[in-house]
Amino acid sequence: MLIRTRDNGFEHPLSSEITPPAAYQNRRQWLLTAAAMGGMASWASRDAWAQAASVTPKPGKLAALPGKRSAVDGAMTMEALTSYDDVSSYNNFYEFGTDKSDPVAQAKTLKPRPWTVAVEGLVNKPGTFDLDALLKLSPMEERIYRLRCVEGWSMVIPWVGYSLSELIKQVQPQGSAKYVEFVTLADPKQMPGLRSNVLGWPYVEGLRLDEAMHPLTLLAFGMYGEVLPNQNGAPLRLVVPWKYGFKSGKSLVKIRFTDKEPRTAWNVAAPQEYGFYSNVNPEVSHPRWSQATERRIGEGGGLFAKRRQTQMFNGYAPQVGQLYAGMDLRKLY
Ligand SMILES: Nc1nc2c(c(=O)[nH]1)N[C@H]1C(S)=C(S)[C@@H](COP(=O)(O)O)O[C@H]1N2
Ligand SMILES: [Mo]
Repeated sequence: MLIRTRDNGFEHPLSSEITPPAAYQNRRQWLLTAAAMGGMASWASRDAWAQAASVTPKPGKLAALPGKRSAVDGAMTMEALTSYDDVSSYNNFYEFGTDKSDPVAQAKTLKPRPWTVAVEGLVNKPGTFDLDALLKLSPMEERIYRLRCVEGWSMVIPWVGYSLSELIKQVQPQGSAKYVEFVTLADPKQMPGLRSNVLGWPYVEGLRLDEAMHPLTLLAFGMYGEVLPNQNGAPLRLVVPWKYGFKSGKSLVKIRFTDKEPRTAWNVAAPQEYGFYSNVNPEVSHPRWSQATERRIGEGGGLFAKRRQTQMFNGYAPQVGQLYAGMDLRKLY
């Protein structure tokens, strides 16, 4: 039985219940069709699904990382997923080059293990967390988020991780902590893109503490039921679904709690173009282009590419809108 849920209409199949990412999309489509035809789909029909989806399953490339279905409000969009191939080959990760195709080609040199994340600044319990400790810190959840790049493209991705708030609660921010700075790896031996000065390295990002504590702010370790491929930010990254993609720092090595708004890599590189908040906002244009519409990766390109209306806060306004009550989002972009 497909169970109706308040937010999403239907229950989602989980990545972990299917093996190959390539088959994931087809399974979802099949489920949605079955649901539309009278809600007959059930997990007993899993084999039927496998036959219905006439795909050649690709073997999983990376270690499995399953997650339970997230119960966080807004965490499971029912939009069609972007294919694993697109998600893992069309990337922004300037440490590996500025072309979309650079990270998949270059990020093989990134070593996602061993890995530690330092937590410092205005917290009662600072410390250095080993990746294995972080993987165990809280149960893994699957969440299906839209990710929208400031350049005007978007994807829908099944991430695996848990709310960043789980880690924040453990380190106990002090009353004076108002912001969180995220510092990502900058190792020239692993990252050829550091030879370019297109950005100041390391890549840094920041959130207000209440944004960082919001349950939708995800500390992601995987996608499509597997650990993250290097080009998507292995071994752990942020995913902040209501903000432009650049706020979601990849390959995090340090999290610092401060009382001042942190400087961020894009704001330093081009202050007139990128502000601190960078909430997805179709009404505030980037100085060089409109943010009103977006192209969903995988829906076809070229001149006749269909464009979608971009939604305020990337569609997460019901969950996060109140964080910005009373703020002028044209000035504080
Ligand atoms: N360390 C680091 N993190 C980063 C970036 C980067 O260049 N370096 N690019 C950002 C941008 S602009 C986007 S759109 C997303 C892209 O994530 P994806 O490649 O998983 O889609 O990562 C963000 N995180
Ligand atoms: Mo981006």
